[in-house]
Amino acid sequence: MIPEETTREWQQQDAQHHLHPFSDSGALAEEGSRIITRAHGVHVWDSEGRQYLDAFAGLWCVNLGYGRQELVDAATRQMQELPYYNLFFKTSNPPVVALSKALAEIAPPHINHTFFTGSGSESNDTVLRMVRRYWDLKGQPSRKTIIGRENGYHGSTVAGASLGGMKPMHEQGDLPIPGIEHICQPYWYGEGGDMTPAEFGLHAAKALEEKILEVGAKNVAAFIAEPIQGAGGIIIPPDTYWPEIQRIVKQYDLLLIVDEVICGFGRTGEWFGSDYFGLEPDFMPIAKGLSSGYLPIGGVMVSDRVADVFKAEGKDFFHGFTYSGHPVCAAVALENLRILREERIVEKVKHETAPYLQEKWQSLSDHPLVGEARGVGMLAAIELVKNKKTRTRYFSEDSSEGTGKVGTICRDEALKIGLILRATGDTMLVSPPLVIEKDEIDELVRLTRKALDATLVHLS
Ligand code: PXG
Repeated sequence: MIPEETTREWQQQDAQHHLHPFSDSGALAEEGSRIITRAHGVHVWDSEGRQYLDAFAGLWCVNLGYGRQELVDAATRQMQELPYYNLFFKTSNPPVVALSKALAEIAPPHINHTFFTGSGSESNDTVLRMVRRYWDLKGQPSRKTIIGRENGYHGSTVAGASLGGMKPMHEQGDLPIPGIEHICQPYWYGEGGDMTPAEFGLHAAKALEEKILEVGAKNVAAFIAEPIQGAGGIIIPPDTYWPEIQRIVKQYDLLLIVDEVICGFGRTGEWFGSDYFGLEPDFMPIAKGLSSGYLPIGGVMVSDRVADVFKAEGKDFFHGFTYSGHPVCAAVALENLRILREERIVEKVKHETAPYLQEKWQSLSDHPLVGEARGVGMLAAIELVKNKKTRTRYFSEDSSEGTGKVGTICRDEALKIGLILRATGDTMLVSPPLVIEKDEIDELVRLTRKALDATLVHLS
């Protein structure tokens, strides 16, 4: 039992000395942060002893759930053997070699190389540099522009935030940097208007072709997208979207960057989101589920088409991080992949637990607040609306409350009853650990309905 004074001390010190990511640090200092002290399976506990079902797997990352001793042991062994060495100056280390091979085994067949980083953001910074270097080496240096999407998320560093299409991020710090363009997102529920999902999917994909023609095909280097937008609100493109994007990318000879930071490592019920949609990426940025979040590690998986050009360069590629392929992180990622494979967790998600989650999740559709319930694999979302027919929100974007108010109420109500949900605007998101069992899914859906009921009380 942690004494009450300790929690207060932690909160005070946190308020005095810690600036939180994506937070209003002033308001948080007043309110006091929630101190999470331990976790097991799909649950976490705060310093006041409250238990929460973590329907968000930390931050879309704890795919194996909490408390896997094998991952702890892998880290301990590696720390004793070789806690650190770099990959520069013609060196490598055994865990990174084994991890590179294991990744090539699970990736689509044309992807056989990985460049390691420490996070998803670093992976997307790496992609930007690799894409431009690739076209230089191919003798087409004018191909510099990368096209991303509004409301896409590719990280928080300068390149990551620029490639992403989050307006509030762009407004802070003069982003995007030059050479990055954005097109509309395939968000049928929010932006599809009177079109059918199929029509809207094609319409949203055609925006890529229009942008290529506007910028000039000889100036466009690549297109970047998440298979399913995560932070943007679990936006699942209509079936017509990805085939048309793939056609356009091929026709104009662009490089395709499929950001697998969330969708990778089983989240969709396939190893990668690219497998789920049948995509042929040239680059797959990865992070999060690569180590189930136990240690920070990311990477860029690279197609043979690109790797061959880099290998034939005959010159150094001046890019890399102190912690590229950190041996302890690599050892934990390798053990994480071993468990995912040996326990056939991705297969279990695909055939058993994800269909169960999706079926139960759909049952929320009848709730008066729910305009749409959707999901794929271990990703699921609900849209909170006032009018299901017109898809109108409770508060418009320009009202004093703004969209997002209802989502925030719902998230706070969920916390009160021991459930961690993520709100993006008025869209509620879940992305639980892949190891969640059926009875825990029942609990997740039961608590979500309870949080919705409590939200409705606030609004009436
Ligand atoms: N790409 C995608 C698709 C992501 O979701 C990143 C890149 C960046 O990864 P790092 O490791 O640099 O954070 C992400 C990260 C949220 C939230 O609130 C989502 C992310 C990060 C922080 C918050 O949904 N995704």
